[in-house]
Amino acid sequence: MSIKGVIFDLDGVLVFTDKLHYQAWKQMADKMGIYFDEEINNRLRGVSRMDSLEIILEKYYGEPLTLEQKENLATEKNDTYRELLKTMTRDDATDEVRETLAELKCRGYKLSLGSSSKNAKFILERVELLDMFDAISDGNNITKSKPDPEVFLKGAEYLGLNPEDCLVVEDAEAGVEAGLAGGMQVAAIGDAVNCGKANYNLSTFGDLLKICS
Ligand code: B16
Ligand code: MG
Repeated sequence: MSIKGVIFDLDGVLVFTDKLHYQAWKQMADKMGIYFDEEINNRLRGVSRMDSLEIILEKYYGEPLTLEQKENLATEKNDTYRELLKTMTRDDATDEVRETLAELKCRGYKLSLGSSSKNAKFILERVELLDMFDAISDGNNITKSKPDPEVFLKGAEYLGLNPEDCLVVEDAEAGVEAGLAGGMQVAAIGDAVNCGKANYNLSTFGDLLKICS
């Protein structure tokens, strides 16, 4: 099967912001007296902001919260998270990621982002990677979270490519499922390798150059 475009998940693939998500959610949870630890944080990988909040609220035993109160909690977390993101620099993306993206472009592949995050552009700007992408599909242009394929289908559409001509790169099982559901080829990296569902497994980001030769 031919590959003409590559669609990248952000968090866990290009950069690692899970520690910052953890710190921001932890601050909110502590204030609300909700138990929250790194194990629960792992369940938030690739999950949208409001769905993440619902997972955290599984340990909330107070009066039921209104939608407005929940939105306020999500906003409070995001404000803390955005402050933490400001500490990110070019060094938060590895040379391997930078050089692999550049080489893929040289080889003629179109590149898109496919991230659930509404902060994706801001993060790519911080690490100086935004210019590498021909298209950005992120949490701002979707209504359904992974494992729904919407974010990747939009990425393919923005690149002007058919889904079957795109390769998705993902670190979360829900993301691998989303890519496959969209009719794309999928390369798993990190934890997603363990699910055994992807077409390709990457032991390192640079392995992409073996698939996209
Ligand atoms: P935000 P990805 C995801 O990014 C993160 O993995 C997940 O932990 C986060 O809740 C989600 O983005 C939404 O992020 O609050 O910034 O909109 O892995 O899809 O690139
Ligand atoms: Mg991810």
